[in-house]
Amino acid sequence: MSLGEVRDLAESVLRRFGLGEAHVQAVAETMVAGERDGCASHGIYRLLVCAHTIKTGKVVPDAVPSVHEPSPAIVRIDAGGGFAQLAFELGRPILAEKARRFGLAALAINHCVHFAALWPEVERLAADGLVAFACTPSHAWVAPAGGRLPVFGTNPIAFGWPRPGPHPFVFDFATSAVARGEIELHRREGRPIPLGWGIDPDGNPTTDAQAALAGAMLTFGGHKGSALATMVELLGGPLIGDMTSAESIALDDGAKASPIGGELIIALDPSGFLGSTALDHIARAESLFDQITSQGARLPSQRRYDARKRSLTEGVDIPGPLLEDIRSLID
Ligand code: NDP
Ligand code: PYC
Repeated sequence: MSLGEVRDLAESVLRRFGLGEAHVQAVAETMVAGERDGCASHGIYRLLVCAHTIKTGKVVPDAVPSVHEPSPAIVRIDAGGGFAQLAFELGRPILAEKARRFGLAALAINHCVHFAALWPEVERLAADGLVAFACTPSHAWVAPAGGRLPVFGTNPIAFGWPRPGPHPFVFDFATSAVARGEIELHRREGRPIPLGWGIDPDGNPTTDAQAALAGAMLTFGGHKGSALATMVELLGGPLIGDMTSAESIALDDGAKASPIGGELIIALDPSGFLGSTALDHIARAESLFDQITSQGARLPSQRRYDARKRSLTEGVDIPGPLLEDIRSLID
């Protein structure tokens, strides 16, 4: 499919399910970006998740996000129970302006339904010359290292760093071994998952995607991922007055809708630290990147940027069964 066709399909489904037009645009944008960049777990597969979430009544389809400024360097967007994408669009320019004014600033998105990847957000801020960090809790699906009962969400952490040239340095990953969406895709396609992604309901290591979804997912890097997942719970939960992943899944009450809660985004302006020498120091970072790539290692997001280049000219492959399931939503 061409990216235009992917976008038309996404918009049609979202409209059919009664999402307000501003949300249709903001949500379709991130799904198309996911397909374009080869991030299938957060591409148009999410239309199935999104449609289900709307049907459960757990998201406010026409929510109007509102802006609050609790202190000079902090902007809070109350998403009003709507999807997070529109709230971010509203908050981003305010965050960027504050970061430029104060050297650093934070955006708290509250009361949102969140199913999106975070790299579009940090990439956009980094493209504007800011250093960016974002994180959000989700639903309690992930056991802490040494335990077997879900406590954490899949809790992604994303970071963006501005670079000369078209593409910032960006990484964005779950603090679980993998995003839940990736395990869902394995389940849909009947593929086994690698050991280390999850445990079954009895606490045994499993390669069965369905068993891991029913049991608990595992953090990446053992106790280190567990501590980072805890940090995300704290920053995206109590710090900004929003829900932990355990609270989100309790509120979900078995509906299996997308997570409800908050997101914290921090932006830092290099000029705030360095004044007129900022560009010189940002340029020094390039030698660090060179030391990584010159030995054959790749930078995070390089695969994504390569996929983007291809998709823009060649379009994208969508698995037939997924396309059928999505089209059946509007037939
Ligand atoms: P991965 O485990 O695939 O890790 C992704 C990151 O690692 C990307 O930045 C990727 O770059 C980079 N990377 C992967 N392999 C390499 C390598 N060999 N060398 C260097 N860098 C590498 O992703 P996850 O499954 O953990 O997460 C996928 C997405 O799910 C994220 O975008 C995240 O935001 C989203 N998510 C959202 C949640 C939510 O609540 N909203 C919850 C959990 C996850 P590249 O893309 O170029 O491969
Ligand atoms: O894939 O883990 C995930 C996820 C949770 C919320 C959005 N994506």
